Amino acid sequence: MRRAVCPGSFDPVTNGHVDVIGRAAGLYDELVVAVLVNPGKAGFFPVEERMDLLREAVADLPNVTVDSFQGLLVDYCRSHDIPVIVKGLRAVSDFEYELQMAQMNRELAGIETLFVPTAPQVGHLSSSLVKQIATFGGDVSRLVPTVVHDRLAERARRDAQ
Ligand code: COD
Repeated sequence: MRRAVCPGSFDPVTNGHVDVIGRAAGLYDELVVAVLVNPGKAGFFPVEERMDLLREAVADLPNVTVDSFQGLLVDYCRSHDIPVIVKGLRAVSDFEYELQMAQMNRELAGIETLFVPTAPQVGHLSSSLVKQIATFGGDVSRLVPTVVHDRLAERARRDAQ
């Protein structure tokens, strides 16, 4: 059984994440999408909500499950018997930090990292830009799964009251 993990903040999940997750799901028997719980940082959406949005966004991928983790990613990998981390790469700016983390995770626990190059149509997407655009009333419908678009619109309405 080949298993891998796609870790991230996913605050919220974008079409860029969905693209990487879908392609990784095609390479492994089981793929876990793991959301980082950062106790010092609340985030835009709470972790449980991010996980619900992810579950809906990847509902058509039967070998994908959604989980959360706290602490070191390599500890999560070891305790769940996962030997590979899959990351998306958007640009050279991603590469330097991702390379450093990949090398460190290999040194710490022998866990390999597989990089999936972003698809050109989603290479400019990031959760932070999506939040910024949505907060100021911009249209993010082509950038995120429908369920995320609806939740962002709901949130903007609530915040405006
Ligand atoms: N196209 C392709 N890939 C994309 C796109 C896009 N448009 N947008 C995002 N991605 C990729 C990112 O490159 C990343 O691989 C993944 O999707 C998740 O992205 P984010 O932004 O949601 O998540 P990050 O980058 O904030 O997640 C960082 C981690 C949580 C993975 C990292 O901080 C971590 O492993 N933390 C645990 C603590 C730890 O182990 N630290 C030691 C590391 S050596």
